[in-house]
Amino acid sequence: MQEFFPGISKIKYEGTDSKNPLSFKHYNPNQKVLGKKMKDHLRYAVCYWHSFKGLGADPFGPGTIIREYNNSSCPMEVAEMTMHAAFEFFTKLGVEYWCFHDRDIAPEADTLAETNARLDTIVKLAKKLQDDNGMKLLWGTTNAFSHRRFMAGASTNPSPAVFAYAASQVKKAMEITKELGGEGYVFWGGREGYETLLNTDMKREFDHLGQFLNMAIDYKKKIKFTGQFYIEPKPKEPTKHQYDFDAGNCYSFLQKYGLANDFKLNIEANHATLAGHTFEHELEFCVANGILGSVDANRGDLLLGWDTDQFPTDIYDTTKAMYTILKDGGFTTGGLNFDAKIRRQSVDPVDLFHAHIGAMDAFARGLKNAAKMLKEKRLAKFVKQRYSGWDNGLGASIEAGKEDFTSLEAHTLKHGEPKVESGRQEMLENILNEYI
Ligand code: XUL
Ligand code: CO
Repeated sequence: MQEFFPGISKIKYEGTDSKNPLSFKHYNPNQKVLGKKMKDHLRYAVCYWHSFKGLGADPFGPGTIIREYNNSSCPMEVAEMTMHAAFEFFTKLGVEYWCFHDRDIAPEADTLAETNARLDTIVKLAKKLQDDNGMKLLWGTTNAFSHRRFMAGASTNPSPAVFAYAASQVKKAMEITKELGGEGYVFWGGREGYETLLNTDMKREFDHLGQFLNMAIDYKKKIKFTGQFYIEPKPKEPTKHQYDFDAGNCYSFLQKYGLANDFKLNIEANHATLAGHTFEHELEFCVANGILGSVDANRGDLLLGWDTDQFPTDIYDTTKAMYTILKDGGFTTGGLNFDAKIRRQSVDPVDLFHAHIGAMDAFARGLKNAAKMLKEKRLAKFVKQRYSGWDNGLGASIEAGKEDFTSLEAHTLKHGEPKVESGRQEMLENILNEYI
């Protein structure tokens, strides 16, 4: 088989003294942290769309990145070469998981039936390559946002025929995800939103989205697919108003439409910041509500207002994220999927390695920092103390439902002005810095 990343051998852990850019300085897959191997905490996944199908195109110009596996005029030959290139990359990098959209792995043909036949061919190859290389599928998903039929949405499209097309596509994507042993399935509402209310029946669109996801649950049961369903919030882009705005919005949507027991969330760092939140805010909200599922690990740019999907390198971000994830007990079905793309000037195959190595080391450092923070409990102790008034006396009585406005008024009249206490933010920030 042709090598698509020639001259690059398996990336090894060499420790912090190494000056070899093609080595891990912190990610040591079998090293134990809090009694569990790093690789099992982090569950890294490479995403197919950015890493193998994204070639550096932006609104001002086509792709800049030329890859050997695209060197054919036959679309299925390209699909097969790309799959081989992807598995060569996964194994050289040393990740155990990957993620894909249906249309990433096989291009659409003229009819749905032909498109599905193409998927079957490519899934057979993917299954063989997974088995040969000990690779697993973190999650699969559907691209129901690129084709022009979906320009006004998929399940929220004004046309029932488009709703039906989207359902057929998700049906097939769930089947192939199951076939490949996928541990999850993601619903990102690509164009589920709107540009102007002048042409939009918002209530109907929300109802249709809820109905669509309930149909997906029914089909999941029918085919006995046991992977976890996730919704991935994003506030804007491509539509001006996306219906799955942020974690809070998704959670109330799931509850209203009776979906809360069947879905968790896939939190993407750059989507959190687009929503005006921090990455760790979105994760913490999920933990507080028992709905943290998986993570699309990337970062945005403070100075740009769109989804730049850069590889994560900020140790504060990775530390705070891993702190929240570990507090929640860690991933079960989910993992860290690098939904990130190299910059369009990073045209060499080796750049894809540098990007992933840096991101994997950044999260490995985050994991080690967070584990130490958890073990030493300095931050947790402060928080516990700050809320200790609720552990007995008046606080415990309120939490137990034994008080009402009249009794609380009597308490206040008797005890007078409450004592104010410092939030100690600066001290806590200094403590956090000790771990970075
Ligand atoms: C888009 C995005 C998607 C989803 C999968 O911003 O993040 O790639 O992760 O459809
Ligand atoms: Co994503």
